[in-house]
Amino acid sequence: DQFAQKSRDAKAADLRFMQLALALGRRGQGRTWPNPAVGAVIVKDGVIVGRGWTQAGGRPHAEVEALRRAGEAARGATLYVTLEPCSHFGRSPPCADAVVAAGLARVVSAIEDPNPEVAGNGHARLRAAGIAVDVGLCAAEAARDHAGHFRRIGSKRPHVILKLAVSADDKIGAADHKPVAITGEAARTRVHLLRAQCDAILVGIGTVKADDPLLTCRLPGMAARSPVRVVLDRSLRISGDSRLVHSARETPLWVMASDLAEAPAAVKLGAAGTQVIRVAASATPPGLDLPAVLHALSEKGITRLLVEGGSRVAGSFVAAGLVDEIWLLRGPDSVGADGVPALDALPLTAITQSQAFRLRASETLGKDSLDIYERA
Ligand code: AOF
Ligand code: ZN
Repeated sequence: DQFAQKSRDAKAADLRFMQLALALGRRGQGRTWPNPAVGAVIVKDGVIVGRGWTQAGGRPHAEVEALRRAGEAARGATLYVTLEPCSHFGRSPPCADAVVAAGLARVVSAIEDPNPEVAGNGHARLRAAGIAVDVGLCAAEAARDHAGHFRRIGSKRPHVILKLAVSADDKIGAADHKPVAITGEAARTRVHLLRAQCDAILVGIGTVKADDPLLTCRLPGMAARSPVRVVLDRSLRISGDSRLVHSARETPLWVMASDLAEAPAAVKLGAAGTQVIRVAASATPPGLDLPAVLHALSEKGITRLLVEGGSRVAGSFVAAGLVDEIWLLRGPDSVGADGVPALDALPLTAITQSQAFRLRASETLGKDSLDIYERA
């Protein structure tokens, strides 16, 4: 009947506007840290009157942006937002208060903010002011988009994404660092986009010595979206002549070293614009204590961390159970039995056949494939 049809239409509209808010929120991914990348849409009589997303550095918040654009049209309107509006006095007054002041009639919120300063208080404040509040639309999708924020609040570490580009026979490189093409152009573009959507990118000193990488996002017009570059370098072996150190003034470079690494090396790196961060070393395997590394990064505000290699770093993150998401790119050619294995001592089945991960999505990128796994 007519009533049921109306309610179905309203539900479909809610879904559409929330999906738009989610898409807008994702625009900020990789540059709102330490804050989550939130999206907001304000709708009045079926028409969008304001859109907003969290700005670089985490301020202004998404709702404030959308309210500013809507102006007077916000009165009596509905706000769709991908995370509970904040209720605390942080770097500016609470969004919940701004929503109340603007006279909105209804708020559709995807999920509660786990930040203990908010944690339900935002929704409660809106309800107390007489606003109709619906929580939970697209909650799973929002939790995935805000995985970095949730992980940082809940586990005091970033959401960790491991990227692996393997040959048909599961190698990430040829013997003796002989140059070898594993994946093609479409895969490269996809990885650079992923870099832009992460707060920081991490490699081991072995990769720096072997490849002298730059680790920036080199998509046209997106240089400013490069993540913070992080190197695990227990005894400060990174060269002052590396491309990473040379570019440290344009794109931040953080070198994670053990408490015991020599001070003069750290001072020299510091003078070149690099930040040296000291953490505890681990004896087995010899290196840095990975939980300590992740804790230090989250203390500095990193919510989404991309781990890009090499095989020892990848293997130790998987072995330690510290990987939340895996991007497995696979090229069509084989490298040979003497190639570099993807996860060092671990077989790749530690991911692909593991109960700990489930395949979330698969794509074809030219001649390559991309499988995205997430924590089961
Ligand atoms: C929102 N909308 O767009 C974002 C929110 O340091 P502050 O004052 O910017 O507050 C940061 C906290 O606010 C952050 O930890 C998270 O709980 C929330 N982020 N909230 O209402 C937004 N980015
Ligand atoms: Zn806010």
